[in-house]
Amino acid sequence: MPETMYSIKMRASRAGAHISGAERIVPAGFVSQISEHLHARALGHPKGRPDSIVVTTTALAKDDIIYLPELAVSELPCASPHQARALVTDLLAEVTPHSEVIWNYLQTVTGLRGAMVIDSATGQRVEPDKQRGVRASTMDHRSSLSLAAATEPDSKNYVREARVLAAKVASCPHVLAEVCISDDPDYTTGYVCIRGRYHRIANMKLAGTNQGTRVIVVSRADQEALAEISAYLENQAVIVG
Ligand code: WAQ
Ligand code: MG
Repeated sequence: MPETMYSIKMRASRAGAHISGAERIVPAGFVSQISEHLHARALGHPKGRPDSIVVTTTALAKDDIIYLPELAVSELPCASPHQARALVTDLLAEVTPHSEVIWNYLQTVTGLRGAMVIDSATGQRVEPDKQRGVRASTMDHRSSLSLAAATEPDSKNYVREARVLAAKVASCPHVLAEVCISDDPDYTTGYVCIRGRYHRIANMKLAGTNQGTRVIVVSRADQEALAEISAYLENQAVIVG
């Protein structure tokens, strides 16, 4: 019988302010080792020493996990944010007439923990909590299941984490596209994920700014659809790769 899988989520804070967070989905036999790594990651974070580290470990029923393949990836050459604007709006125009409005959100909204959700038909933000956005969670890359990945230094792997998130978002009901710009000042490569393809775009923003955000474009924005989207993104267990 295959081992029970566990979702392990860590969040670290000091005086109530968020310092770091990370999560994995691993078989029972890895739980203690991974918890140790997540604690080490929290304690070693450059933002400082946490006074609280909360690690939550939850068993997943076997049928509760969705396994997804890696997304197809295209690298789009791009020399400047100006060029990125044309690439992003052209891609988004396949699913919404409001691609310029969306570019504007990407340039002006920052500091959310989650993603904006935008109705393709109206170009309006429709997520229930505009300060927070909708957060995708309960996901991991399949390589977590191998000992090598479990023991690698747990520094942030932008590309792998982004592709796990993008694959989960792309598989969510009612989702047409996702656009991401990192809020890390030195990370200027972003992406558009649309029609099952991850379009990686260099120089999506200028280095040195912490402007960064995510947009999820959806085909339905009624209460039922929005509840379905939030529930899937937050709680559906997904393993990619
Ligand atoms: N769910 C929803 N939105 C999120 C989540 C999440 N789990 N995590 C972050 N965001 C939103 C939030 O608004 C952040 O400010 C924004 O995304 C950017 O997050 O192939 O590092 O973690 O090289 O800064 C892209 C990699 C890296 C591209 C993206 O995003 C590539 C990155 P960050
Ligand atoms: Mg960041």
